[in-house]
Amino acid sequence: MSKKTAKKTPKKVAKKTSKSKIQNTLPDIETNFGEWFNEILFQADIIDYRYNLKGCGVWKGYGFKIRRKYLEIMRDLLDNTPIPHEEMLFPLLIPEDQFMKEKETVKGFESEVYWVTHGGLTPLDVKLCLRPTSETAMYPMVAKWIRSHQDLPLKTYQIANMFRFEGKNTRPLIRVREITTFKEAHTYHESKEDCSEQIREAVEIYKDIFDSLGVPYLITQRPKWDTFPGADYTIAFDSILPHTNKALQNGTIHNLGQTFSKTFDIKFETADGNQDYVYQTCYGISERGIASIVAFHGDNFGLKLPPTVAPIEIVIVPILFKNKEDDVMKVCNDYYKKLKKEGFKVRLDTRKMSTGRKYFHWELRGVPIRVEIGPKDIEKNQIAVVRRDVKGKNFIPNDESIKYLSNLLEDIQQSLHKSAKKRHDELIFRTNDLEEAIDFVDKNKGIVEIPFCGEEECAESIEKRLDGLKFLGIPDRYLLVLNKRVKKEKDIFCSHCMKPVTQYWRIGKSY
Ligand code: 5CA
Repeated sequence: MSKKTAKKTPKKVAKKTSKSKIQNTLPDIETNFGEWFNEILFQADIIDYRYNLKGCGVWKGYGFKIRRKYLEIMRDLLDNTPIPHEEMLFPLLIPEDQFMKEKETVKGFESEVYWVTHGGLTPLDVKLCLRPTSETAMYPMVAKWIRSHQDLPLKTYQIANMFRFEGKNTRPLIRVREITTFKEAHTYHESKEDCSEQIREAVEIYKDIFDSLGVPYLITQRPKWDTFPGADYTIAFDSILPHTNKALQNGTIHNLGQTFSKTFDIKFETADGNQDYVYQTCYGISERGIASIVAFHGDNFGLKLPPTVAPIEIVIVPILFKNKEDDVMKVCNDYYKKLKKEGFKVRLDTRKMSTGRKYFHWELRGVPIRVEIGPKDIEKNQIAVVRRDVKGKNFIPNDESIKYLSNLLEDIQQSLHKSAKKRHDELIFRTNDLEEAIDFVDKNKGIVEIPFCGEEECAESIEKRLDGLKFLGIPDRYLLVLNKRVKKEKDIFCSHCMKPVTQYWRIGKSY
């Protein structure tokens, strides 16, 4: 967010909301998604980027709680694979010589590394890098732990902050310089086949993570020129964000083969008594997952949180009338306690402000369900239920309400996912006509699949045709490779060199 916008915002809100008429100060999501995105993060108390360092922000209370739920989902999945992933925590600082050991990593990251050069006033003998990713921090230690095939597989992960001196424009949650929510898994195996099996497990874990956030994705094998430094191949989870229709790389899974184990000497004794280098994978995701929740489910009134990550699932707003306040507050309090006891994440809004302002406040923050209780509802022994994702109010008899609310949360979860997926599916287009493909991308309509030969020079020639156009890679390649089910298309020709080819590739604009 620009400092100018950020500083202006609170004043604007305060001024407008101090009048009885409540005004929405969010920019229009359809025509001005970038500003809408910055503003909603700020206004909904998710993250404040007015910190005096580009690309670094402060997680505020509400955002921190969403982030905590996001991490819970991740931890739960990683901790519960048949052979669990062990959570660990490695140092943030990596000595220069250790970082420089892996040539590909150096090439891939040298322009993005922050260096610590002094300890107090004393120049350091060996510069220290702030980890941009942790292969070079982890692998010398793992080399000390693994001795025999009985130590394998070893599956590990850490959740920590990484530093990348991003040259391109930074963007809240999407391209930050301090990545605060970086989950990196690193696994070690006896054979190439075990490694492939791990890639399959990683893909399933990521599917589960994004499915439970209601975030749609495409799985794409990156071109070899866009593979993670040192990896044999990279599989990406891309989500085409609504409104801009640009792809956001939400996570990557890398098959590292033996590149790093050879550099860092991670050897083991095989079952037949020989020595071999371990086979490795690593896979990472970041706060971009939270950016996707915001982008996919938001609207002009604010966030719509899927119940899986909502810090508050239900807010109760008392409808107060003169001389009935005490009765209403008592019923609301009792109902609050009842919901809490049933295990709902519930909040009773007792603040002294108009009900309209309360509605506005919780709508902006995307609370999935609002329950209203007023004197009429008490008389009729009912509650009024309003869901955030679709319009309308329902009156539910009190004694049926627990079951109703619990089903409703499930329904909201499903329907947010379904509508995001439906819109996402409409943004993918396949054509054999390159002109049509370029026009589609140029008009920001989404991602296109075109027949392609896989050569970097051909890709460059096509990329030159349109500013921002990028080759994302081969659709669902991981499945094809792993299951040896490569689907060979017939009678198609590379969109540039016209050689006969058997596969389509994805192209589009990306974040
Ligand atoms: N070591 C591997 C995986 S463990 C790795 O670093 N892969 S990565 O470079 O592709 O990063 C993993 C994921 O982090 C990316 O797919 C992307 O979703 C996210 N990410 C990368 N850079 C940033 C950034 N500057 N801000 C926010 N998220 C980022």
